[in-house]
Amino acid sequence: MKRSLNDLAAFGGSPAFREPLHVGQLNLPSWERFQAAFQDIFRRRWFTNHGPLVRLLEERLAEFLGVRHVVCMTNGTLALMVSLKALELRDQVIAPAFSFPATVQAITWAGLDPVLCDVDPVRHTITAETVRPRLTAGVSAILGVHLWGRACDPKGLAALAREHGLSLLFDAAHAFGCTHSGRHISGLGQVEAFSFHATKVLNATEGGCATTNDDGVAARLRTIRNFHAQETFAWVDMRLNAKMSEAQAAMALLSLEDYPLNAAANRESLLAYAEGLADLPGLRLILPDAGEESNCQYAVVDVDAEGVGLTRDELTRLLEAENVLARRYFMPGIHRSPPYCRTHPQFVDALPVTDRLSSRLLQLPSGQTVTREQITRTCELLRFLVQHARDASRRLAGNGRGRR
Ligand code: T4K
Repeated sequence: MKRSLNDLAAFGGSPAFREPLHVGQLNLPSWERFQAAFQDIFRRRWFTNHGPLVRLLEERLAEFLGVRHVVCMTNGTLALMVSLKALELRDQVIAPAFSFPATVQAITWAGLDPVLCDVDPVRHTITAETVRPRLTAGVSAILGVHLWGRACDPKGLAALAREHGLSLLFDAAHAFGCTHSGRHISGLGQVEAFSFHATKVLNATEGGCATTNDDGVAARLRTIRNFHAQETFAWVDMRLNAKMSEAQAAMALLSLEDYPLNAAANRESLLAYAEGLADLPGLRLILPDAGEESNCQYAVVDVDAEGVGLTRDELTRLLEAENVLARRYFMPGIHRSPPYCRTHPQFVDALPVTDRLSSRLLQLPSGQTVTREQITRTCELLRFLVQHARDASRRLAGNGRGRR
């Protein structure tokens, strides 16, 4: 418990937590189940190349998500790249600058040119309104991101894409298990790409998948992900290795079994943050859409520097010293990150909402490694920081390590 500014670790006190608290889910199955799954792989000596566990995972995911085809891949970034290739796009793809770099990197690796777009200030995603001014004859597709598990304007974007004859796909890295209009997010565009990274609610250590209801797209996805074998054959101009291994699939299958428990635990954590931060001025927790299911894997707060008395970056610095490793997703916006700030200078000063969000949002620790008690203590710490914000800010500035 902190009583004075001198108790803060940034000013010489002891950290509130002995071990670092991480963002990211880091959900693990029990050791016994993991061991049994791996013994099975060892016994079979079939390690990759569309093995039985990958096939089973694809079936189970298709059933869970209510979609016709699931094509598992090595990670979410490759799932996106392969999806962009499978849609046979040309020239330019519109995508948000407010996302993880992988969203736009995938476009470049697919040999396409990203057109960076601003986002809606409330939903943090692109919408038909933010996309419309970016439409030109060179654009062949819109890539939306279902950020924080909230659907990215599916109706508005679908109508716009139809009106202009464009392809529509979504980066659903954050959205596994989340719903839109009561249905699992999937099949809202021609393709949706998911991530099963260790920091996601569905953990394959690394992994991902593309989902589609279109048989032709599915055949191209399967063909592209495997450099030469003919599991399915479709005419495509370029292939690569984006296969998921049996080890990844084993982990993902266990994680899928645990999904209801992990999502429920995340929901409890989010509610604990909501309760702990409820009356703190300037800090607003981003909540799932009312009436929809969510994996609740992200505890993101919007930091209003005026209300708090500390900037988001000052707050991050003070929390880090206490071993609360909150992350500034997504800072900087992709338009201000290399190579895009250099290769696409036209977007650098053109995305005010992205810039604003990049300077305000903070992701707090959650997932299996963070207990309710630790969340309560993190909220108490935040309360203390807000109560002593002006003095803490002055002292940080005095230390010459305030703003980053
Ligand atoms: N699209 C979007 C919108 C995305 O957010 C992402 C990935 C993608 C596409 C691409 O999907 P993948 O290709 O990754 O499947 C993390 C994740 O690595 C990344 O998957 C995720 N989004 C992003 C939002 O977060 P980093 O580099 O910022 O953080 P990282 O991986 O260093 O880990 C976060 C925290 O977790 C750290 O405090 C350390 C801790 N940690 C991490 C790992 C991997 C552990 O304690 N143990 C671990 O094994 O990207």
